[in-house]
Amino acid sequence: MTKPDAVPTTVPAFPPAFTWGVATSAYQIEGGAADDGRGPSIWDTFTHTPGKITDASTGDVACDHYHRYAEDVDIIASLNVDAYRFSIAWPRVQPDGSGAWNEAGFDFYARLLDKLAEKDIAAHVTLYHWDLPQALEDKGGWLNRDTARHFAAYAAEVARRFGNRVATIATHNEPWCTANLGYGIGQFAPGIADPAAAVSASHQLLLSHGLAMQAMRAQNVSAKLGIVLNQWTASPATDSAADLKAAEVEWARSVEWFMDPIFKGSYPQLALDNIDCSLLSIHENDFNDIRQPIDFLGVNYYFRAYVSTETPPRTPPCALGTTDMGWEIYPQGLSELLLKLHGQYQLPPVYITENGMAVADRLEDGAVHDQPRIDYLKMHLAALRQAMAAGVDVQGYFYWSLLDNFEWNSGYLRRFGLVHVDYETQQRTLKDSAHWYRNFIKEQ
Ligand code: IFM
Repeated sequence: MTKPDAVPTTVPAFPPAFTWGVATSAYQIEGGAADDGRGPSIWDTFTHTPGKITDASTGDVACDHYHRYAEDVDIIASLNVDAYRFSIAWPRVQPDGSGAWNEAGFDFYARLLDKLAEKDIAAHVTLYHWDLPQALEDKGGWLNRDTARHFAAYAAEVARRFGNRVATIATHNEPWCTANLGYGIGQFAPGIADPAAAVSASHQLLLSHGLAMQAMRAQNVSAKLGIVLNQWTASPATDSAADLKAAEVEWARSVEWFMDPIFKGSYPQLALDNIDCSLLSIHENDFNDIRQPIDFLGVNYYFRAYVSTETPPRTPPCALGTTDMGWEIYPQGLSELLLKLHGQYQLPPVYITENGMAVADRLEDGAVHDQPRIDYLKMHLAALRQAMAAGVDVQGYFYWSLLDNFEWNSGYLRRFGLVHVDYETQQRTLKDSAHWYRNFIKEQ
């Protein structure tokens, strides 16, 4: 495979039916945290706890999308995209995560869907992008199997109301992050730092995915149903036996751990042998529940894992530099990942549901000249096209993110958007990358 190790001057054409989109998530953009009956989520609690977020910010207002969604959909439409990926805030539509529905919360998403339909933009919905109702966390959150059952009830209700109005519904976004960053190291809400808890949480997350798939299928909806996983290949830093083995373990722990239960109905033995399973409780029918056919797989790709067993560990070469997150820019990893998944699993159609770059953007004279983001896009789209040419059925690409937004524990310090947001005035400004993406899509 040729490596896109330089910025391509032109990106190969994509099939006419390919879906082009932009992505966001509820807590990162909506704001309106206390509006119209929304209940508190674990991210409200976490961000209001001193010391958790680098710039001490919260998502209370964020991009104020809750009030500005119409303007934002106009911006989305101006980009020539076909599709918009967003998440529903569970605590907005069911404040306690069980029991009563909040009609005002559902009304917001109904208005958003109306506006998207008016602009002929397909809606791709995620049910869980990390904002668990706090009331469920108070009962153990993803360490409690009941949360999986509550999630399935929430999924069924969303499917019942919106399942014939949206193109896709994904159960989870990046359950790896929920489990490992939220319960394993405490960098994300709910802030628990216990590796054994992370393993347990991942099982309940997978179970909730399977139960939700079944509950949504029972609604007979037209939406395609699936899940979104963040994934990476694992490159050994050297040819040493230790590094080679560690890279295999990394692949098993992060990718196969979520793929195998869904596609094969088991956990990978190599992962089981290398993690703390002391809190993992698998009930008799769990794998039957989890192993449900999915209509699509969402893949979020940002970087590869560079695996070194030396002390201190070797760092990746970063031949193409790093993003403002400090992540290695490694576009060929996207094609390598897709081809590896394609070789290992019977994949359904794939969407690249997230890919994008944080840049230290500066708004100057009403413009943001973010050439690094344009280069990043070109290189990743070229790598994606390579994987498609080699046989991977990829049906769409969603840039992360539409807007600069609340980047979790980094607060507002990292900007991923095609559209710059001035958080003082809520002024939106299309960056050069937005203009590039719009023109690129137009040429397809
Ligand atoms: O902002 C996040 C998003 O919420 C999930 N995927 C990774 C993005 C960048 O860190």
